[in-house]
Amino acid sequence: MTNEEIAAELGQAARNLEPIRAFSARDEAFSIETAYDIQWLLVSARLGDGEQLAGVKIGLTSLAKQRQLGLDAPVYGWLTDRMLKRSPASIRLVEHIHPRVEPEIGFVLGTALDKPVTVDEVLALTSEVFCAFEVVDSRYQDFKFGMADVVADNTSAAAVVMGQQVSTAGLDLAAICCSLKVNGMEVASATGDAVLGHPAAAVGWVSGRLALVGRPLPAGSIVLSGGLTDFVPLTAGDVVEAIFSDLGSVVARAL
Ligand code: 0L1
Ligand code: MG
Repeated sequence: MTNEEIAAELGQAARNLEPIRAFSARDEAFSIETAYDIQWLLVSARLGDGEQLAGVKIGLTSLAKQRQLGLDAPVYGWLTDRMLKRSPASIRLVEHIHPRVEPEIGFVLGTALDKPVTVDEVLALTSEVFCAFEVVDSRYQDFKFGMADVVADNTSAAAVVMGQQVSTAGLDLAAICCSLKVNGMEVASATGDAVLGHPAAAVGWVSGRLALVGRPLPAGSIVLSGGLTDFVPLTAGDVVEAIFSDLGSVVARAL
């Protein structure tokens, strides 16, 4: 299959809400580099339909998730304006295949991210941060895929529920605590250092990747730094809340 055919099949799976078999499971394997080319084709098609780039997400930032997929590095995908929602948000299950949410810390860039930067530089160029749910919804059956498959599928990005944006002044993002509740019961908790030791380290990682492919992020873009806990699958009627120290909370209701 050509890159264009793979991107078209993934785009159709997302539009029709019909999950497909992973390409690696049907002898159509491709390299990670090719997967990022396919990902860009998929995102370009969305931009061609009138969506605007809003930023990037970084995924598989915990060692546990990387091991599950046999990986040793994070991945990134693109976010568009149509994916963004404000908390409290409703997630309509009929608009997704098998959505899951994970709590994350998001960054708003005060200046462009156009070169590889260190953690300190990330913090200096960040205007605000926010707590968020990333909604992931793999276009592959049963979330079964290899690393290149998931990269081509824009790393399962589906939506983002954004909490209040707050200043970074005085915040220690690595120490921020997150309590994840489903219908009022805590199901997981974590601190910011679950994301590569510091959420800004994930932003530093993606700055190097974006510089390599020549796709800088303009000021005002958002960067989701990666999940703090495991995913929670959404079932109709669920109210999922993530309460963060210093960042407030974010709420998603599954309809
Ligand atoms: O960490 C993430 O944002 C998930 C990336 C894709 C893996 C998945 O869909 O489970
Ligand atoms: Mg994520």
